[in-house]
Amino acid sequence: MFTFNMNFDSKEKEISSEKLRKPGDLNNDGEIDFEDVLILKEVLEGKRKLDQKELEYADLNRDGVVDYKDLNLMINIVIESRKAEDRVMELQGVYDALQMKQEQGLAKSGIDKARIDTVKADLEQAIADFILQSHGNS
Ligand SMILES: [Ca+2]
Ligand SMILES: [Ca+2]
Repeated sequence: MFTFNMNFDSKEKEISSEKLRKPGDLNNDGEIDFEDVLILKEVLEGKRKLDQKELEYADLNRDGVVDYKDLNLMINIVIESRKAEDRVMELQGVYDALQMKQEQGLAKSGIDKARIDTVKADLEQAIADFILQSHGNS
């Protein structure tokens, strides 16, 4: 009975840490990226086998089969999160440049001030999108 409880406890822990793993994160490094796409591609080409649990992570559209639909979904997730990341970087650069201009007193009041507000709002939106993409609830 004691042994059973011990096992049960450790199994509970395993399950809760598994919950943190994102669907599509096949190599379990916390990110869904091209490495995971390559793994899934190899699986579909029959070059690699996944165990039952890993297959569940690979079944992105949850239709019970791991196939090219899941690969396409994964590629989309990777591309979208890349795009979101690039947009954050780009806007951050523009925002920093505008702020520096303002700090140095080079900003034209009116035009550049309004631009800063717009870029700041865009940047915040882009960061929100990026967080949503990379920690995908959808
Ligand atoms: Ca991964
Ligand atoms: Ca599927």
